[in-house]
Amino acid sequence: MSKTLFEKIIDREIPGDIVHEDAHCVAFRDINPGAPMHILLVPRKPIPRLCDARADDQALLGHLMLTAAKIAADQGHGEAFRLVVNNGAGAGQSVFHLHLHLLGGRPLKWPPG
Ligand code: DGP
Repeated sequence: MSKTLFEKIIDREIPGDIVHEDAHCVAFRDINPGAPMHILLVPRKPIPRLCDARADDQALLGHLMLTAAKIAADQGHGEAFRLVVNNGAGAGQSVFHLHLHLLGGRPLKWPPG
């Protein structure tokens, strides 16, 4: 199966502004930022959508959440940030490799568009 765009960034086949990596995930800046901090947190495991995750991905999903909060703090936005997961094309997902959008650095309105 061909690699996802995000696997190519993880594998350094295409450039990415990586801000964090560990054994389970890689985080890099979004190419089209919607906020001063807009980071994509991507598991190394290429789960296409959140709804494709399985029970044995539970620890990985928890790791992503905890890591997002740590990255937000490292970036100076630990007290005010937003995590977004677009699940499926109808929700705006365009890259089918699960990712958390980590946004911050400006006032964030609710509900999002
Ligand atoms: P989503 O729409 O939820 O699937 O988000 C995909 C995000 O990926 C979108 O905000 C733009 C970002 N993106 C697309 N192509 C690239 C790329 O080549 N590099 C980086 N850093 N981000 C990308």
